[in-house]
Amino acid sequence: GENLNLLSTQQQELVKMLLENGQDHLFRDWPPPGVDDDHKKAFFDQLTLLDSSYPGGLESYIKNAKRLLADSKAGNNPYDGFTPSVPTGETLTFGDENYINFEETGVHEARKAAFVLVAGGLGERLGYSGIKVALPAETTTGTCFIQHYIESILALQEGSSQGESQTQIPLVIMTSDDTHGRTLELLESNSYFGMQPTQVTLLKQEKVACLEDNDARLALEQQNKYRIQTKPHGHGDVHSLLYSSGILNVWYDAGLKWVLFFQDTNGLLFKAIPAALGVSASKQYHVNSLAVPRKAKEAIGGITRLTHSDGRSMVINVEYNQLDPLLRASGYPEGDVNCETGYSPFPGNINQLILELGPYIEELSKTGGAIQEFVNPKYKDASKTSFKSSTRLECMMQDYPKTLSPSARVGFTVMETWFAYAPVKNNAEDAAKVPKGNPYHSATSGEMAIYRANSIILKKAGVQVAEPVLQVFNGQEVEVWPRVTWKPKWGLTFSRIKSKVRGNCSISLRSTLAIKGQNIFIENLSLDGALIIDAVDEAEVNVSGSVQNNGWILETVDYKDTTEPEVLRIRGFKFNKTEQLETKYAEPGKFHLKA
Ligand code: UGB
Repeated sequence: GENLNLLSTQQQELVKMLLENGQDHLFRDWPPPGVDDDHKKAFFDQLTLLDSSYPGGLESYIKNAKRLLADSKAGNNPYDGFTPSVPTGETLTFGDENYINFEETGVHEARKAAFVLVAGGLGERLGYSGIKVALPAETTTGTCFIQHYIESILALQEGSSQGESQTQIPLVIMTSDDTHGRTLELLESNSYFGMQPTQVTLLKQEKVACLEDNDARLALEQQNKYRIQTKPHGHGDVHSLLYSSGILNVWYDAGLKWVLFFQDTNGLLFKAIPAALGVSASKQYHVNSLAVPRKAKEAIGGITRLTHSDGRSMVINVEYNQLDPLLRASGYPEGDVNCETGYSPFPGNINQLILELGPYIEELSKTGGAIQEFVNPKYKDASKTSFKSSTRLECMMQDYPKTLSPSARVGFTVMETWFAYAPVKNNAEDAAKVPKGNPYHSATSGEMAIYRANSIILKKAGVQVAEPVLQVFNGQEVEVWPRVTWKPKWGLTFSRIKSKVRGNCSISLRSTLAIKGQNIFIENLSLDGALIIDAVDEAEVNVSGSVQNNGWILETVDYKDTTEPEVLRIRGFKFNKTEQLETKYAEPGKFHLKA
């Protein structure tokens, strides 16, 4: 009572709302004014933050929670009334004519694109001590994910604005309290990896209040009755954050047309971006989800057509833990199983979304960016009356299409996994337990997938690349190919890569090739060892002849060996850099490196 005098009118309103919504426990046992006043003030500050960072405020949060908790207790299925079926979409085969046409369209469209990286997750499954975007995507060059992403966007920017006025493709990074400081620090200490600092916007998502029971009572911290427990709300926050920041209108006014969302650790993604954007533009998709063939029960969502008995129909991601029960309940007694192709008929969502900006803004102005949520309480027993620990509402960015009208053009594009998807999500121990044939999604497989993709692409471009061998690292059997890497600006599209490889070239299995410049041409090169070429953009370098040296030897590392750095332990291998040919061209001009 008397404590109310400490508050502003706005805060008094908030307290009133909380009392009306069954939250009186929050203020129970409060000492009179004069005692703990600083703690009480901090408590109200937290309440104000929780209130302002959720669409519709805390009142909506509590009401949504009550409804979703009641549904969960009653065992109501959000998919009730919906029948799943296999949707149709575009399927791309790397390097064929169709693909090359889409790439060309995509590169052209890129000048009207903005990118949004969701990087607020801590990556509990990976168990890496740093932020995930700081993790090297591969250890041949040591390029971390955020650097690779930024260089890819810059390459698109260059590639799309040739001969025309220079565009700057904007990048938004969604962070959280877990990642914000370290992300900013990484960018600042590396001069934004070549981007203009004004080109990059960090939007921090806030956590949401935890709930202690089915009545959606907000949970207080055990040690501190003046602090509400909070947990992440999920990557779906990205939509409301973009909306409330006002940045979408700025983009629209600047003539942008596409917003591309992507996740924190996929080293292959940007190989697929130009063609996927080309699909969006050619098909005029309002929503285009990128997908890959998916093994039944694999831990990625399945893209599904859901048709309701009332006639509604949508193409949407169904999370992996829900797809199997949904199928079983809808006349597929075996649930989610592989078909004759060896894959589930439901393509796997890789959470790369391409949205058309205009319709996106229109939709968000109706919803405020609120995304359909879910709750996943761990009940103490079958009575479902109490929880083992507090829970909270969650939301996912790929659920955005759920509120769209049936006339919205929602499509998807299936890419071959080898060039589109190799995330780093699982720690070594968990990856080693993945059923045979399913992807590991570990640092080991993520790095090897990059060498594999680059090797296969060079093969398709006419280079004789040695066949891979199978090798086990950290209990995971992976294909080991020559360690080929290049800067995104060297090989933004397949056509560009082909134009840089000439004559009869070959690469042996024990080789390492790192191309760190834009205008480097490989002609009649025979590589058996390590070759590192670095050149400024204004230097044109022609590389030919026979390179033979002891190279960089691949050695195993045990993930339990604490004498090795963590970034190597989580991969299970390292390179012993015995001998290499390394050249650097720092001046403009034409050069010929004849080995
Ligand atoms: N993320 C945030 O930015 N904020 C958050 O609160 C949470 C996450 P995970 P998840 O591609 O294999 C997704 O944890 O959620 C960021 C899809 O839902 O790596 O288990 C985080 O930093 C699933 O359908 O993945 O599963 C990261 O960049 C499937 O596509 C991203 O969100 C799966 O990814 C994803 O977070 C997949």
